[in-house]
Amino acid sequence: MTITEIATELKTLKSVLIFSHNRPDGDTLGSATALRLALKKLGVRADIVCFSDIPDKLKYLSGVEFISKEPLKDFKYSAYVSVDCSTEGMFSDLYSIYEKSPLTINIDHHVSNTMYAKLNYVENTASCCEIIYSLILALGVEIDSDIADCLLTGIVTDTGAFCHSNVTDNTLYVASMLKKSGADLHKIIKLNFKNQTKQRSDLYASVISKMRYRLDGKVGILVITKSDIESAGAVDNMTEGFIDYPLTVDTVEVAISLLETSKNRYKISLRSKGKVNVNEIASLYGGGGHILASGAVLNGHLEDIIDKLCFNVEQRL
Ligand SMILES: [Mn+2]
Repeated sequence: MTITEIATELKTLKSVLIFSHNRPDGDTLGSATALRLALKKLGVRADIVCFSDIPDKLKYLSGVEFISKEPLKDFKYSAYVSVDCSTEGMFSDLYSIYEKSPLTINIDHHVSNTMYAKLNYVENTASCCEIIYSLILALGVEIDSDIADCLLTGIVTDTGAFCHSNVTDNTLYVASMLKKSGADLHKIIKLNFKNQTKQRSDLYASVISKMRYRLDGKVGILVITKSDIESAGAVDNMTEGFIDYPLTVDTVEVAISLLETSKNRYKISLRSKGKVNVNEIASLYGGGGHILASGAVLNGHLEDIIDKLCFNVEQRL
């Protein structure tokens, strides 16, 4: 499938339901809101669903207020389109609805994408929004400042404000074109990276103060328990970005964060400076992502999980 073929297909449709992934980030929501605005300009009805709550800091995205948690009961959409969703699991309970559509379109940038849809477009870009940018151009829709803000949000958030190694010349080119179309880069960076609540700051301080090291400092580990979150008066979607901290330590090759989601169940995030392919490690546990950034969900005792993951890292160092 080429992006032009996806665009041609979308133009024939009357209505589209766009799926963002659970625990949504700037990329999945930026992709969904930008695509919705573009399709509306073509007269295609477009709605968005997302299993989880929308983080407050992303509520500036145009149209985000129309996102619902489940599809309208008695409306038949021509197609379902997922953005930034690498696996069936990223839909949470919404996958059983998604898979029932006669036409499903999967647009994503994760190398681990399982190609679960009828039409799949997966390209290894820094953000899904980079792909949606090309798709909107292929649709022949002019990018206005609202669409530009949505797309630049995904690029800025998935690249850590252009700091991660996933940034390519195309990432910067697209960002530059979006700025030209009216995107407010300063606002996007400020709202996503320099505007945390006191609760998040308190949680960050307590989690970082308990950072552990393994394998002679080559692995940096953050554990975020339910009680850490409660004591800070925080909520678990505030932990986004914590994982970047251990990688700022010079000896650390791999960062691991473990977020307790329920008793003996942890959401694991993995980041690598390059020596270790953490997508391989996440895949061992039914997760996935990118070579340098991936995640999985693991059940078991905290210390056992840490031992296992450190063993997996050690084998690859
Ligand atoms: Mn993404």
